Amino acid sequence: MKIYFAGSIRGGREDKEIYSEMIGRLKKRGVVLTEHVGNKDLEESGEIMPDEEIFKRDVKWLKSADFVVAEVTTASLGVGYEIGLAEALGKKILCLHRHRDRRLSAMIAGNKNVTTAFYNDVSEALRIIDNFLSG
Ligand code: 6K6
Repeated sequence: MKIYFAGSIRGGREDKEIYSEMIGRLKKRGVVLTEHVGNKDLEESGEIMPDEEIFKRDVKWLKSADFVVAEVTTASLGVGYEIGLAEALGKKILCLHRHRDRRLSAMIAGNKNVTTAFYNDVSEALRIIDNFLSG
């Protein structure tokens, strides 16, 4: 099983430790194509590839994925783009959002092709991930 994990990079790295924990859980279930998203040393400016190559590689990975799991608490243009593309490609998509009070975009929350789940702590998020991949 190939899993594409999406999380904010240039949108802000405040939740990078949560991404890392989610990726660790996903790796028990399959190959995570985008493990670098949880890299704690990757800062917003810490690019190692030209943007065009990042884009081409990520789109190729997204096309090959069986599941897309996105952490969407930190708003990110890249993650929003990936979710829209994944929907167009007919992928199974789970979006995880940490706070009910920080309002999620209606373009995600109102989209019936996307499973959206709200969590209070990481252990709850990991249970949601397990259920989604089993379902
Ligand atoms: C080098 C090492 C690790 O990452 C880099 C360079 N940057 C990116 N590498 C891979 N994927 C990226 C990179 N920048 C953005 N993305 C993709 O967009 C990821 O799949 C994320 O889910 C999403 C983040 O978008 P922004 O708009 O928050 O950057």
